[in-house]
Amino acid sequence: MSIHRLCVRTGRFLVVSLPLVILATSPLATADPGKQPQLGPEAQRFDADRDGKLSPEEAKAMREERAKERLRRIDTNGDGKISQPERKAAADADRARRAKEADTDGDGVISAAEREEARLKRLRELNGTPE
Ligand SMILES: [Ca+2]
Ligand SMILES: [Ca+2]
Repeated sequence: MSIHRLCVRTGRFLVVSLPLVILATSPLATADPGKQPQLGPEAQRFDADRDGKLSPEEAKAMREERAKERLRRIDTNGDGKISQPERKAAADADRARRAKEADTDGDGVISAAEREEARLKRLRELNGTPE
């Protein structure tokens, strides 16, 4: 295996596993251990049986819909494929949007507190819990 492939695989592993590790150890996971967190508005759309939880099938439907939405958003020429320029434009737009959202006081600088709040907000979004 080449170094490049190893780095790509390690990066994918970290992208997938790190939020789970952070969630497991965050105040979000330990705040009220006896109570299930409520589903966020987006996750509620996929709670087909309205039991307040996402079954594996419901979670799969949500992931698939998110992937389709992402493809539609990124595939700006609508050819069903994501080219390198489309990928770069989407990454740049995501970065700019996250920076703008994180800068809550609008001073053009993201403070340590704003960075931490943005990180927690992102974890809540990944977890499907409300704000
Ligand atoms: Ca459900
Ligand atoms: Ca395309």
